[in-house]
Amino acid sequence: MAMAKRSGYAARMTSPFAFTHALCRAPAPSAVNGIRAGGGPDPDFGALAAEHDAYVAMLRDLGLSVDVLPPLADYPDALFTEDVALTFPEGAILLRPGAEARAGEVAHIRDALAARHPMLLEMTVGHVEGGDVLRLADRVIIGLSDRTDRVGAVELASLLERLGYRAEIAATPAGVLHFKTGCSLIDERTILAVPAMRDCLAFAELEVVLTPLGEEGAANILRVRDMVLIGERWLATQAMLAARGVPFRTVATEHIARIDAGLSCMSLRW
Ligand code: CIR
Repeated sequence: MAMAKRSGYAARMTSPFAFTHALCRAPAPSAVNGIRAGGGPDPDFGALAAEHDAYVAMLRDLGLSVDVLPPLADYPDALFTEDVALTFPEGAILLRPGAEARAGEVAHIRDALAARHPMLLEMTVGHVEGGDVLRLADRVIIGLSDRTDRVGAVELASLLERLGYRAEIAATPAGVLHFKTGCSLIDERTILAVPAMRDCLAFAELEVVLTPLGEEGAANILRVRDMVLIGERWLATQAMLAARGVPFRTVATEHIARIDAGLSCMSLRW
C-alpha cells in the first residue's frame, strides 16, 4: 500500500472508491418521522422503502457484498448508517452523533461492526456524524457542523491516525446539514460542491465543479468503484457529468430527501 510522507507522519494513500462491502439498515415505518430541518411534504413510507431497496440493489449490482440490518422502530433515522461509524479496510470507528435522537443508534450497530472489523475503535468525547467525514485518496476531511464539534473532530483525527489516515478539520457552511450534504468526490482529484463551499480551503488541491443553479441537492453523489450514483431528478448535474465523460447511474431519492438525506448516508462502505 502506498504511503505519503507528510509532516513526519506516513499517511495512507488508497482509492476512496474501491469498496467491496457495504452495511445498510432497512428503514422502519417510523422513518417518516426522521429529523428534518424544513417543512415540505412528508415522505411516504412505501416509496421511501422502495428507494432504499433500489439503492441496496444498485450497490449489489456494482459488485458490493451488502448486508442489511433489521429496522429499528425507536430510531427513525437509523437507516442512515453512514452517520454512526466510519469503516475502512483496516478497521472501523464508532462515532458519537451530534443529534441527541440519534446517539442510541451506535449501540445497535456495534456488534455488526465488531463481527466485520477486528479493529474496532470508538470515540469517547464530543460529537461527529459520518455525514461530516469525507474520505479523499490522501486524507480525510472532518467538517465541523451543527452535528460535529471540534472536540469530537480532534479525537476522531487521532483515531484515524491509528488506522493510518491523516485527517484535516474544515468548516461546513451554515444551513448545510452535513459537510457531504454539500460536496462529494467525482474522482480522486475532482469534487462536486455547492457554491457555498467553492472556497473551502481543504479543496485547494482539487478541481471544484459547482452544482448548477437550483441543483444544490445533487451534491451528495456517491462514487462506488468506477461508477457515480446520482439522484434521478438532478438533470442539469447529470448533463454536466455526461459532458465530462463521467459514468453515472441514477437512483430515486425523492422520499429519502424529504428527511434531509442523500445517497452516501444510506450505507457504510469499505
Ligand atoms: C438526520 O437529520 O440525521 C437525518 N434525517 C438525515 C441524515 C442524513 N445523513 C447524511 O447525509 N449522512
